[in-house]
Amino acid sequence: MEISVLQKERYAYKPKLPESLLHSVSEIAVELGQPTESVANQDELRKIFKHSYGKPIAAFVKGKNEAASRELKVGVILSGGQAPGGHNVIAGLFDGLKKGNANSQLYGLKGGPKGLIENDTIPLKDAIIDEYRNTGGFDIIGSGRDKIETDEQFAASLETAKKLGLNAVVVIGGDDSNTNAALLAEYFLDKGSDIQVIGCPKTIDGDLKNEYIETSFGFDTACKTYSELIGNLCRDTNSAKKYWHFVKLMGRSASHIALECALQTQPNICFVSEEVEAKHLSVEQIVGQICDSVVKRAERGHDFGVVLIPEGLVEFIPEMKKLISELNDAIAANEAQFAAISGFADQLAWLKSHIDAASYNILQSLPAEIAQQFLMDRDPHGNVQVSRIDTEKLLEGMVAKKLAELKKKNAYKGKYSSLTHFFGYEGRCAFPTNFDSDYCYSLGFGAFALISLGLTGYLSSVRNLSEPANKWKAGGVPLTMMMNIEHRHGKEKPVIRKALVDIEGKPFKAFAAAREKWAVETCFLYPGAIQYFGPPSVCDDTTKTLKLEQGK
Ligand code: FBP
Repeated sequence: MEISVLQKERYAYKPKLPESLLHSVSEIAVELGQPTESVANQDELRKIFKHSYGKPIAAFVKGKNEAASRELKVGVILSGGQAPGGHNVIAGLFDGLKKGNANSQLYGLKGGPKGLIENDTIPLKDAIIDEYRNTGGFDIIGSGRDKIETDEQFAASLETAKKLGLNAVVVIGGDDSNTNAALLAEYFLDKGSDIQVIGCPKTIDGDLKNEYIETSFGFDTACKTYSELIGNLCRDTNSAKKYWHFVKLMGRSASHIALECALQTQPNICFVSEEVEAKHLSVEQIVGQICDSVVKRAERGHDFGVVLIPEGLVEFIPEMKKLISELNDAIAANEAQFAAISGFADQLAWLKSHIDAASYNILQSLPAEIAQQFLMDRDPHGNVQVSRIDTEKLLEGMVAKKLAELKKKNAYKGKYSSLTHFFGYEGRCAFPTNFDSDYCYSLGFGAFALISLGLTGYLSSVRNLSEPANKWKAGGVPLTMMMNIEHRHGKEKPVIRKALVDIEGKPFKAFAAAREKWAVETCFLYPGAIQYFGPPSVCDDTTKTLKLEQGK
């Protein structure tokens, strides 16, 4: 197989581990804290997770682990959207298992959770693992968005795990996939099985985090990839001085990616959905903010700029949020009936009697191609697929219209020309940064340690991440601790709570303190490409979000 020069060089990279995982595996012991509570809905969750609710926080310490050399069979799943570093989680898990006992085996469950349901596996041996070390992508075993939901699917998962003789299943996924991991751990216990389930926090979106999960893996690499591209756009527009670039950035609901990219590149405008919701901003007000910047910059002779738009923005604009939630519920409650309607005009006619009149009027007022995007298939978790809604085009069109009106009133004298971009898939499979390579390898190795120590229903955790890797602290967080009950797909469900951008937090405040200046002046930063070889100050640096959060 032909490989790139960089891939060859990256094979040789040795990921760094926290000190607690550097001991011989028989010396990795665990210190357990106090029982924990879920973030909300404790009584309901205690009933749902009868066997696994409220376990203590686990921290690895130097000690004795008599069971470390036990021969183990483990299955691993990559679940949901790709995130740089997934291959290293698997490599860390594999190396841990082999250090424990050379006969231990790792099975890849192919194509996401359905690999477990359908017993579709691939044995992972040295040669395969070595081919994927420190590379991006999830192609080693593939990924998928299926859920283990029905009784039959849970039973089939247990059957596969038993057939393969698995001691544990490791689920590498985001909030929804780790919710599934928590349910699976509970199901296995309920059926009297000792098969353990461990999760690893993945998602470029950065929304799976709390005190113990400081960041999800992939966020660092994805943000640096997008920031390089945005910085390049900033420099291009500062050279040509003729375009306003509207850039939509992936991240589903939360705006962590947009905020991090704004801190790295200092664009003229960046919206943070969580602030839009808190301030009840309307679409008109959002368009007004962009026009204000365009007008003021034009007065300085600067007919160019860059606007960052988080992917999930539409879901946070109150009137749009109401529309989406009504659409989700109406479609979920009448799935088959809605699916049978062909053609946008007939869908609209059907919706007229199934959603509120105000929401219907908004839907109808949108350009048809955008309105249709609101009606596309929901994902398996019942969410609208925000990556498929062209918010950047919607805003670009509305800004052009408003500027034309201002021109007529002589309130705008500039020249306006715009371009739209969507940066999402470009960043999900990049070669992981040194940070993500190290972090992922540590998460995988930590997952092995949690298994060998007999724990189940935990998420592998590595903390203190703004320090050098040897100072990182590894352990496990009980999955039920992060859960609450939410309204999903028309029903109340136990789910891991998404961590949205905290508008009282340090990263947002740093952005808010600077943005008025950025809106009018040209303050662009050009972060350049990710560096894999060179001084640690350049190569091992992490995100501004993490550093600001940790007071660095
Ligand atoms: P995960 O939450 O599964 O990590 O996925 C993240 C994400 O990249 C979102 O940012 C985006 O909205 C979505 O996946 C796109 O989904 P798909 O890969 O199905 O197009």
